[in-house]
Amino acid sequence: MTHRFAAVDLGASSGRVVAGTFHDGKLELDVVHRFANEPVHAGGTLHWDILSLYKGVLDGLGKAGPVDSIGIDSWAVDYGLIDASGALLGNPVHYRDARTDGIAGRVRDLYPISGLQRLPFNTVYQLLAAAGTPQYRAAAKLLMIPDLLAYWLTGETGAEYTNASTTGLLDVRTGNWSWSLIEDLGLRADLFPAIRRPGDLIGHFHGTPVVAVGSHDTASAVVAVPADHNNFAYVSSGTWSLVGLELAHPVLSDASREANFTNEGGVDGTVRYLRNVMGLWPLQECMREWGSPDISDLLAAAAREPALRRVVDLDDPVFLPPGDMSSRLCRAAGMPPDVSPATITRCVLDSLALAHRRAVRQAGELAGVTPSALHLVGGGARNELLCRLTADATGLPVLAGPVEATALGNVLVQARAAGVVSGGLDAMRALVRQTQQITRYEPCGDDAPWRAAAARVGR
Ligand code: LFR
Repeated sequence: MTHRFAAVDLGASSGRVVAGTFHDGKLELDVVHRFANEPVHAGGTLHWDILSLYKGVLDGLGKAGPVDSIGIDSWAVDYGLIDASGALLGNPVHYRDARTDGIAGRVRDLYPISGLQRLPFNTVYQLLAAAGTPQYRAAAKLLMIPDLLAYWLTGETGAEYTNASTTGLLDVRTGNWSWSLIEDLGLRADLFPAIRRPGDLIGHFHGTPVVAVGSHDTASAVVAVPADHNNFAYVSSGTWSLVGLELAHPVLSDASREANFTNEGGVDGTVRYLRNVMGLWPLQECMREWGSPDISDLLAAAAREPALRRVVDLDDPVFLPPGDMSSRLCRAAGMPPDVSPATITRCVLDSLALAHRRAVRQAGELAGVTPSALHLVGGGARNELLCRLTADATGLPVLAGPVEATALGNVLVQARAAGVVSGGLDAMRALVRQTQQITRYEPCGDDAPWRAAAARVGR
């Protein structure tokens, strides 16, 4: 018996529709459609081009053909507002837009309630920036990006739990909206739809079930970490690096808050205890500036550059907004602005490995866990230099892959809801190990240069 599921996975730079086919105990993934995600500056605001994304979704579902069900995931925190007739009120605003500048600093500490790291763009701060605008006043419901797309496919509203956990408005202890916090902040309680859980049926699209998955892309990626024990750390590596641990309970200590670690909701009630590291974003932005050169050539040239010559603190929010990235990097690294793309690329990758080291160590210390391996999943798993540097920097073996972890996690949760896969995260991960290619990188064992580099960036 063959079963086929369509995973819609939207990332910050591209979207894809992936078909996952189960046949004879095997699972095959096939990217049936890939499309660009190009944000648009209009009227002084950076927007997502949501209709173009939705068109990509529809085209992809058309190409996927008949499937047992459809699941949708995307990046977190962003939302659309719909009015009482269901019409979208304006294009969703991009989390890298400047509208939230300075807002987080004016809001009291929400960590004891939400357990969420303070990122300037958390939904709660975006809403405080939007509150009082005509759009906000006219809104009937707030829908997170995957929930908005699911609404257009099915006509049903709701808020999937893993993604709702990134809003800053969920109570980390109950897994439900914190109504007291929403009221306290003066936000409109009637905007927030009922929470749904991964595996819940959302509705139908032309007769095909649309099923809730870990609709926060990072939650889906963590499902597909091919770990065979509990003692692992992970990096979900793409535009961002999400670096941390899977825990049974949140860590809400002062030290954890100060280190800006987050307790996001995972599939099956797990806690994604992690920190956002700037990821491959600075390199993606430089590549855009350089006219998209061949990435393999660039990485090969970067691998020949001297190691750890220049490093920057990639956790510095100065690297958050788009545009003008190479000059910001050169300034921070003390390099002349005319250094080669290979030199800048090496600086970013050394710095990223250094930031991985810091986050893995801190996560372990704060949660009282000593990980014995680091799983690096997502697009970054293709980047051999990054994987090798991360192994050397963390002193842990890096198990790289799967590259399409997010789509895979999305497919697996649908397959379980359909009864094609049974069991918990362990069973889903066993299937990933059996079917996906994983590459192991051993650490070189020499920590001294990394320790010295960490001291140079003051961390
Ligand atoms: C990764 C991700 C991160 C989130 C960031 C912004 O794609 O979802 O987990 O912090 O994007 O939404």
